[in-house]
Amino acid sequence: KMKMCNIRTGLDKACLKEAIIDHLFYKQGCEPEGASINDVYLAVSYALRDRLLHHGLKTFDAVLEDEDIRLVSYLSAEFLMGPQLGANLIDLNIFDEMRQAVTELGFDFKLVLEQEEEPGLGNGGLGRLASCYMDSLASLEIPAIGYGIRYEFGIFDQEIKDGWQVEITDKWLRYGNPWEIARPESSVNVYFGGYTEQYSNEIGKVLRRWVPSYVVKGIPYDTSEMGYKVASCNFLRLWKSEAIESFDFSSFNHGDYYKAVMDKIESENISKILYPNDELYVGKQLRLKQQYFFSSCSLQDMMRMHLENQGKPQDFHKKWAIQLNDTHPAISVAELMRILLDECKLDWKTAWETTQQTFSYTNHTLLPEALEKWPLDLFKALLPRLLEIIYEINYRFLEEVKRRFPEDNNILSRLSLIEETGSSYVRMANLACVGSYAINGVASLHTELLKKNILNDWVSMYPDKFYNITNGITPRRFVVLSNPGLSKLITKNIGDTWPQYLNELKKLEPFAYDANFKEQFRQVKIENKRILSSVIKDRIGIVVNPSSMFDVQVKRIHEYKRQHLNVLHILTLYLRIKSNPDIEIQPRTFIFWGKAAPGYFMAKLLIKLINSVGNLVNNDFDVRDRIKVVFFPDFNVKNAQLIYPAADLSEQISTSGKEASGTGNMKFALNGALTIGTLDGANIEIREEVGYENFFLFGLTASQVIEVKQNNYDPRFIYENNMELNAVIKFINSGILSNGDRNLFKPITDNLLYGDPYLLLADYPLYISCQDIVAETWKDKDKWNTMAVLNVARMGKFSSDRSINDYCENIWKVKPFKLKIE
Ligand code: 26V
Repeated sequence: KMKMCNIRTGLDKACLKEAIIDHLFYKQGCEPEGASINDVYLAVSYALRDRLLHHGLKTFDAVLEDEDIRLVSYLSAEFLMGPQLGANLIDLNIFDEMRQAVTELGFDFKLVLEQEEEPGLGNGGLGRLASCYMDSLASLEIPAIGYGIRYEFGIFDQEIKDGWQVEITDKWLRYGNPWEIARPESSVNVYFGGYTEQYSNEIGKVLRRWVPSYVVKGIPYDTSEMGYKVASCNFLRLWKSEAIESFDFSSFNHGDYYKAVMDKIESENISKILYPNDELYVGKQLRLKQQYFFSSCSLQDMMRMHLENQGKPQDFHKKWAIQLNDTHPAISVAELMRILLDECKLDWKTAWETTQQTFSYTNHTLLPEALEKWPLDLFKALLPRLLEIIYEINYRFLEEVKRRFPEDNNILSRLSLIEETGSSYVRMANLACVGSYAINGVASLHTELLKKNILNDWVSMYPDKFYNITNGITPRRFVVLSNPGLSKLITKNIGDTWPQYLNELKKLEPFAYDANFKEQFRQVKIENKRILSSVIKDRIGIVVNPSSMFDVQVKRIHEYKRQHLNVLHILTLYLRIKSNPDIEIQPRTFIFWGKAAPGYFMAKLLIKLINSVGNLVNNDFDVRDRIKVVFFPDFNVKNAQLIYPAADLSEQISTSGKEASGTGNMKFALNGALTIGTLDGANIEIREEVGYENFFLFGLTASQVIEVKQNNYDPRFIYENNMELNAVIKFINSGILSNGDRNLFKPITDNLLYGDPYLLLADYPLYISCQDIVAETWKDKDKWNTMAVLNVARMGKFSSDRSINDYCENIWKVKPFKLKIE
């Protein structure tokens, strides 16, 4: 029977089929019979994008019409979005309809999903958090725009050759990106270089202005961000840099064609590549250009919308709440001042009041090496007017500090926006702090430590600016989409509203003691482990046993995250087996997954170590497959979605006081893995929620870490006195792992024996005995499953919806804007 069907907005199967065929023909230029899998992927995505646009355009029409709405603007140098197709289908609640539509058209839906090249526009935690927050903002119907950079090359793809990491360029745009829409008519210009000068305006007032030496164009690309089962849809606006059209004219006129082309290339370089080091600041000029580029583009864009809606410049903060995702966009504080002063002609006081009511700043790390400070010369050459403004902010601010602390010269130099110990720098965290009305850490320990240490002076100055907002993750992507088995089981028992109200998972608690439920829970887990096992087999050829304990550590490779502590445990077990092959060992599969910054020597050596251990253990006859070590290449969101649902044990073993929050820890626990972890970051809060008895705790506390370090910590003493540890360290340098090369891993063992900055050896005995308890618990599968179910049931707090609600209520002071679409 014929049914009328809106080919752009219809959500039932028949409409979706028509829409796909239509896009195949008119966008991909093919009939279904001749379509490649990529053609189908694109057609399906375009069909879906039509539906998102329908929501998105209506949302912003309604929002912009309403004068009283304050929009959230999330400024982030990174958005680690992950594949879009599946997530959007979940949000629109048409996953099954689309699967049927695609299948009935004769295509393999799984292959279509897998065809998507994921946008890897982030390094790790910080970038993924931004995307979880975009999802929650939309789902909670908070009008918001995410602003960032449309990197042509995202985080590198990782391959492993001979055990070493090899970086491959991420050409994610190669086959087209169906989700984005370019909006060249909304382009803006961004200026660089040159000098500043004094001038008199028409009434004789003396002012300053910027005479830049070059200009770059920013072109926005929008991607819809649909809310879950709601009508409203936000978007992410990412900027691509290009040369302005008339740019090459002067060079052309002088006949310098070569320079003209080079200038064009230079402009385009700004958004070319994502810097792949997280947690390590490197003072590269191009990185500062990126930061200013996207900050300026975004602020100009917001100001344009504000003025177009008859807003006054001094009311900018009433229209926009801008969140600074770490200090990467902190230059925005000075840029908004420049716009308000130089372009809108406001006086300083008004401009500064507006600015200070606009921004809030989230800190994401306690590691001193991640703190951004730009060499003054570099800054001045690139952004002379902004430096001038920063000087003025600083002058006025330090006057205020002097009034508050007249006796204290040290606090003055510590709070200054300019560091002047030796060479001079602009301190971005200080700029962010002075320009923001709110400052927050990302887990309660992190916030405490911030207030106690690196931002302590700021607490003296502005005690009321500080907040804690513990991170969260979106249950839509990390359970509904990636763990359909668990999702169905939950829904069957407690209804289907838990993805929106994650605290409803509490209703699962009684099922933790229900044999029937636990059996189904176990089956879901084993099925997820089978799926992962077959992927491991396909991609790296290692056969693993799905009924072994999957002991997983996935995150960036970093010394403070202590992947090598995990390795020490594996080798401890290995040596136990070697000295007694018949020893009782609970079968375990150790899975590692993570990228190392390309310039981070120790991290790359750690990858080599893990692979060497894997080679040895996996092929040792005595081991008899009881332990397996897998290093899975290329950790990204797509792969991550496979792994969290399949984990039994989640390794969260950073040195206490180093991991700001962690968010992987939440993804694991929410999918029913138990955690072995230190009292660090959000682990502390996870343990509070799931119950102490359902969490494997070990290790020094953050304050013990400080204490040990102050008391002449001597790792060699532990090494000399712990026999198992002693044997393991000697074994690493025995040459057995390294074709006889006794020096290959010496940088790692030397680092541990002579210094051990992350206190691996201090925590080693505690870690090993905790792991022994883990193994003991694993023997009792029934108990283990009870603990796992309780973990799931009690993870409600860690929905990013809760985090976003906290931001809305305490920081942004914004409310949902409920949109109705027929
Ligand atoms: C710093 C830099 C320095 C310049 C080069 C590029 C770059 C990229 C990122 C960073 C800082 C990264 C900080 C970060 O990712 N922190 C993580 O944030 C997560 C979300 O709040 C949190 O869960 C992790 O614990 C924290 O390490």
